[in-house]
Amino acid sequence: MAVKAAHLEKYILGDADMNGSVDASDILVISNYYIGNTPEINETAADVTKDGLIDSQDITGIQQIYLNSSNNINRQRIRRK
Ligand SMILES: [Ca+2]
Repeated sequence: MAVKAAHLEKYILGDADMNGSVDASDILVISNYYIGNTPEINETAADVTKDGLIDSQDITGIQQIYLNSSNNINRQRIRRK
């Protein structure tokens, strides 16, 4: 597992695009990376499973982090008529 020193600085796990929060843009950027494009990502933050690889499990992991955080903030009850 090659981790560059710059990647050992402070980061939020899942914040692949380093904009300070885990949101839909991180899912987009890691998906892009996974299919072979080369967006600027923080590989350490993107590797949420911490196995040294960026793969589909990390995409799922970031989705989980994002969905959990948005559930906590925006949780609303749906009213049925
Ligand atoms: Ca982000």
